[in-house]
Amino acid sequence: MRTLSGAAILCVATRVWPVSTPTGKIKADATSVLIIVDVQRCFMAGGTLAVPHGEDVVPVINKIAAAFENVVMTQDWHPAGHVSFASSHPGRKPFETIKLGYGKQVLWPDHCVQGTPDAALDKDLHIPQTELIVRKGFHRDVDSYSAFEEADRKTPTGLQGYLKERGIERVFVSGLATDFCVAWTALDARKAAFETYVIEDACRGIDLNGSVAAAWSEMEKRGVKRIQSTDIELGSAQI
Ligand code: VGL
Ligand code: ZN
Repeated sequence: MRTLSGAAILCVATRVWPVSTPTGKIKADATSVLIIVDVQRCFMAGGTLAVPHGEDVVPVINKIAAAFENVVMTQDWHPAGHVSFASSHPGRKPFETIKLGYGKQVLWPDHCVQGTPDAALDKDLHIPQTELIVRKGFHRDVDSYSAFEEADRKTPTGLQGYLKERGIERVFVSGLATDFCVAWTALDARKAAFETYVIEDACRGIDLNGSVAAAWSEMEKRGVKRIQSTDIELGSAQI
């Protein structure tokens, strides 16, 4: 009985803000990681799959990154002729959906092709403490929106193992695009039992037929916390 009630109290205690400060803000600690999803030239103005206002996330992410000792980035990294490209399916156009062996796939313009300037990380990101860059979508026949698991829902990227081995418990997600790679990454982080936050103003969406609203409702249903960059304590590292 005592053990049971003790466990219940512990459980309640870990369900409030991870480490909140006297100002009520969230403080990133050594068990927190900031994941910066696909902040690449291809998703910005002039890129091959420009997300509306995609470039606006860069100053927000640069600012909050100062509060994190652990930062991981992802990079969409497709071979030429990738299965997610409309150009790989004669007669199909970008933004149509097709059925593949692993399920539904949105077809995209050719984007983030390995080694091209379009696939480079945005040059205005200044986050020197970044400890890992996870490339994804490099298998020609499988897409990967999530930083954790490819679209076949079988092939891991290795990120979960990395974060668990490093003792990470909380994941803060930022970047592009809210309704695809950010949402899938956040949902998989929950599935892997990380406390998961998405920093809304550090993300921008593509929005195909209401996909941004649908992504938020799914994330909230699964226990992902929706926060703003101003909810994070920047402390003395503030710029
Ligand atoms: C993404 C579509 C295709 C993303 C990547 O980063 O959200 N979206 N590839
Ligand atoms: Zn892609």
